[in-house]
Amino acid sequence: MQKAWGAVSLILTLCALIYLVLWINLSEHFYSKTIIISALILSPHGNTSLYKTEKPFHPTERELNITPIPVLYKKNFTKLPVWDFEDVYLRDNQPRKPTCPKSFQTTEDHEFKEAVLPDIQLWLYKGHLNITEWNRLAHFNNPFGFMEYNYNEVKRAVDLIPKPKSSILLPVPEGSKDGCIRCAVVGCGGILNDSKMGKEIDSHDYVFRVNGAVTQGYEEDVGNRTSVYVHTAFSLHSNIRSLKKYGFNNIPQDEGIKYVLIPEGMRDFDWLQGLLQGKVANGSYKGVSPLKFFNGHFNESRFYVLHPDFLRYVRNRFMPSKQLKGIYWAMFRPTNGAFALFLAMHTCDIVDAYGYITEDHHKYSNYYYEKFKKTRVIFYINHDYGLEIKTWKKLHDSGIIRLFQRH
Ligand SMILES: *[C@@H]1O[C@H](CO)[C@@H](O)[C@H](O)[C@H]1NC(C)=O
Ligand SMILES: *[C@@H]1O[C@H](CO)[C@@H](O)[C@H](O)[C@H]1NC(C)=O
Ligand SMILES: *[C@@H]1O[C@H](CO)[C@@H](O)[C@H](O)[C@H]1NC(C)=O
Ligand SMILES: *[C@@H]1O[C@H](CO)[C@@H](O)[C@H](O)[C@H]1NC(C)=O
Ligand SMILES: *[C@@H]1O[C@H](CO)[C@@H](O)[C@H](O)[C@H]1NC(C)=O
Ligand SMILES: *[C@@H]1O[C@H](CO)[C@@H](O)[C@H](O)[C@H]1NC(C)=O
Ligand SMILES: CC(=O)N[C@H]1CO[C@H](CO)[C@@H](O)[C@@H]1O
Repeated sequence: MQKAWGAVSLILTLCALIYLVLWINLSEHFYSKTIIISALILSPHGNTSLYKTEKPFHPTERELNITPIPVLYKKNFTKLPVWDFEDVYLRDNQPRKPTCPKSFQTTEDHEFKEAVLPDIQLWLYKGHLNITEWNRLAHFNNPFGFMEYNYNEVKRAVDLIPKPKSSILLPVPEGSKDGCIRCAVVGCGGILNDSKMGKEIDSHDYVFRVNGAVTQGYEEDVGNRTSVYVHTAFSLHSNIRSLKKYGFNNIPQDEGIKYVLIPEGMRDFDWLQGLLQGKVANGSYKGVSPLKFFNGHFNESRFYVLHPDFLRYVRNRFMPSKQLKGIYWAMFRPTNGAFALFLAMHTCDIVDAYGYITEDHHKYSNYYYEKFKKTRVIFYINHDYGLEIKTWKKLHDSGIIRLFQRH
């Protein structure tokens, strides 16, 4: 009996060995495999390892046999699917600690205070995507997650994004008396035409701009400084072409400027791969060299990509459009300007918003640079302008931001 068992266990061990050797050869992660092998191959007599391992044993996901979940499709849902982890977000373990007596964290507004997560993870970067994390985020449509996307394609791009030195986007200005960070966030709304707000905007510690942030020729109304430029691959690429006639020849390129990408879809991950490796290999921008749009002002140490959890947090907690309950649920997302404004609220203490949509928008052109042609605001189905109007007004009325309005 003893002998028979010995023979069986010898055969089994040999089989396992052959299997493992094949596995190692086929594996891209040789090192982690050697660890599991040393931990797995145990004889009945105790520890007999092929390899000695000094490191404590932490099984990786592949070793635990976790694989990406089957793809979920938007069209299989007739309204926004709400998962029990819908409202769970990645947190930053080193969040900004405001030194200003007034900040959105000190608001009296209870509803807002309850919604805010001061330590929400703002940035996406290398190492953030593993299969466990993917399997959570693959439940949410873009830009709030990775539904319908391919793990390897997204991961390849995310793993190129440099980890920011600090999660703090903007330091308290040197010589600040009160420890406060004052920011102007400038949208492109026609309300800024003939507003003469340029000086006031530029007097802030930092100026955020978004999309077609043309300043040359409009300085009196919108200022000329840009500290943070928020964009998507599409907004950058298309505005450079379509807004040339308004003087938008370059994206903002101030010294020390920070560039923030909203990854709204797969084309942004393709774009990212091109930006960080030279040329876009796939998708709508195949062959494009994104770096050329930055004219030498791109620096990885000043480049940030927003985390899908931050974008979903903004939608779920501050802008839950009624559209999410209907068949077109997957089309809705807040505007780039909305994301930029919430980013400013999470990275500054005092936020003044200019060029954001107001109730009386019909009095102005669509964009401030359309000085001579009054175009009606086009309401695209992917945005909920009514909701944005209400949201900015509400934030203004409760003193959380100051919204530029004209009467
Ligand atoms: C097995 O290895 C571990 C870690 O090296 C050691 O602590 C333990 O005493 C070993 N057990 C036997 C039976 O040798
Ligand atoms: C996967 O990534 C998340 C987010 O970065 C992290 O919290 C988690 O510990 C990682 N899981 C594994 C098994 O590495
Ligand atoms: C903005 O305008 C001011 C005043 O005209 C000028 O001093 C400054 O250099 C300009 N800044 C930029 C970034 O163009
Ligand atoms: C481009 O897309 C194809 C097909 O989806 C994929 O096999 C390939 O890995 C992608 N290449 C890159 C660089 O993402
Ligand atoms: C990027 O910025 C860092 C930090 O400011 C600086 O040390 C580095 O030289 C810059 N790199 C390039 C290529 O300009
Ligand atoms: C922009 O302001 C100027 C000066 O007040 C005005 O003449 C022009 O009609 C305005 N443009 C639009 C499109 O409202
Ligand atoms: C359950 C269900 O309806 N599944 C469908 C989801 O969408 C994919 C792609 O269109 C279909 O192949 C599935 O049959």
